[in-house]
Amino acid sequence: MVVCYKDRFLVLSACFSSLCLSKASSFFFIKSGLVCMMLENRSMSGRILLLLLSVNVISFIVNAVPETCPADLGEKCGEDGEWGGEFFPGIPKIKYEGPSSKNPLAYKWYDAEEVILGKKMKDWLRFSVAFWHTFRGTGADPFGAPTKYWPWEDGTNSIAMAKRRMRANFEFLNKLGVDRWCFHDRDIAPDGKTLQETNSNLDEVVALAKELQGDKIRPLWGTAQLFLHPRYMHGAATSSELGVYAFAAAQVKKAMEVTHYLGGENYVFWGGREGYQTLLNTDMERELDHLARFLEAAVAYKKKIGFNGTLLIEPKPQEPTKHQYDWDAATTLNFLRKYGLLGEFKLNIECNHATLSGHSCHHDLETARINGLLGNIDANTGDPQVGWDTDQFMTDIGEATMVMLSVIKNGGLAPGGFNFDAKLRRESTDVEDLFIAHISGMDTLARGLRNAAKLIEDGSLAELVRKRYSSFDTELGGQIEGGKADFEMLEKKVMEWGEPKVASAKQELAEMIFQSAL
Ligand code: XUL
Ligand code: CO
Repeated sequence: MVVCYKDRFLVLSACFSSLCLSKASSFFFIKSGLVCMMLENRSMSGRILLLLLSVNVISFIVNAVPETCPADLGEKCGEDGEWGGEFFPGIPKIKYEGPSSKNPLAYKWYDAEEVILGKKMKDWLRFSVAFWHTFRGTGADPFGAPTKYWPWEDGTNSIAMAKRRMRANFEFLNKLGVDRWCFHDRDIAPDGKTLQETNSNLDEVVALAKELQGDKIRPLWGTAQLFLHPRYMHGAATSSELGVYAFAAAQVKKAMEVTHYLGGENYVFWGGREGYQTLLNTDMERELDHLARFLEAAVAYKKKIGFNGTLLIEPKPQEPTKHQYDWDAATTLNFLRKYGLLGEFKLNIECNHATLSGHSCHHDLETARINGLLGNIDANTGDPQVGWDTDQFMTDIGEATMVMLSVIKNGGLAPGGFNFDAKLRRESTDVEDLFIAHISGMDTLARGLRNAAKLIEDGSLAELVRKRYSSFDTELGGQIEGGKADFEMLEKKVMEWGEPKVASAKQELAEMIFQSAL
């Protein structure tokens, strides 16, 4: 290669390789080097012939290799400066290869079309990619600068950049084989100077998203980002400032409209700043009343525009505020009941939020489920050694199995699903890590589904629970459960029976049965 460095085609191939960093182009570079070495040993006419052949090979490869122009060469990528080629060259469409596969870019447990307990895996799981983590996550933390520099990013928050990112999102979804995505209004389009300008930015990007969605892809849910902008520092619907309440209402109005326009199946309210830092300066009763009025207005507007999606509230105990009003599933249920909003809302349970509130994810899912409120899951997990919302992709098979037990008992989540509200670790900086993380998260839940189905089909865990309460499967039990047993009647029975026999809870046996399915 060194000897024929001056050959024009090799120089060309070297330039091409340095411009386009895809695996395919490196392959081309090596290949041209080999042809170049062959050229060393030929006669003049042979050299010319081979040179012509090589030029043909080059133009074939240049045409065949997907365009991978880096951001700083954006203007060379297409007439309007739009990215024309693949964002993830070298990453194939992810396929199911089964548990023995060692391929990091393949599903080992998630087989979309496979039927488990009468439903396809893709219909039990209804996966969704969270735009904010996957396409806006930078790896920055309170102590450190961003670590992720995706090749398509140009460092701006322009509309052109927002559109390019949107194209990357849809290539990502298509390659993963995931049909749903979730977004905040401000992740996908930049703020303008006025609400009018902001709304028109959003419309421009949403129009492109609509086109890219095609027939198959839809938002699992949309939401309004009511926590980043400084105007929301005291809250949005619970702000002490009327102007901020009004601004938040206008923002939610627009976010609901675009979610509806894109065919979104749900709309989420996460009250990141609906809480307080100290009760000394807070009228909690008034703030909660305001929140209820805000949600009532959202219900009315949803009906007005004919949006049939489910409205979801996402509980979280704290972070960023010291105390958030939607602390956990039970607290949110109480709020909905108090303000007569039951029936209008369901819950979006995020596993890492559940653990932050001192529960397990399974606990909050069951609390939501038994109250008819389980609408969606933000699929992630925390770290037992870290006290904050680390938003990691779920990897614990036991946790995933418990999650799926709740989902199966719920009859699935539709029109909700599993949104990967999860991000790469700060130290994971390769583009392919985005795929690996989602594949791993999807396989973990798929494995959880398979295990939960095994437990349900086996039936011994359900039998253990049934037996445990069997003393109530009696005439008196029926009277108690039917609200027909008063204290005098029960006292009479105790006098007759004496001390009751108390059976073992069989916890270890329950754990043994559970473990045997993993
Ligand atoms: C924050 C969180 C949000 C919501 C949507 O902890 O989970 O991303 O899911 O606003
Ligand atoms: Co979330």
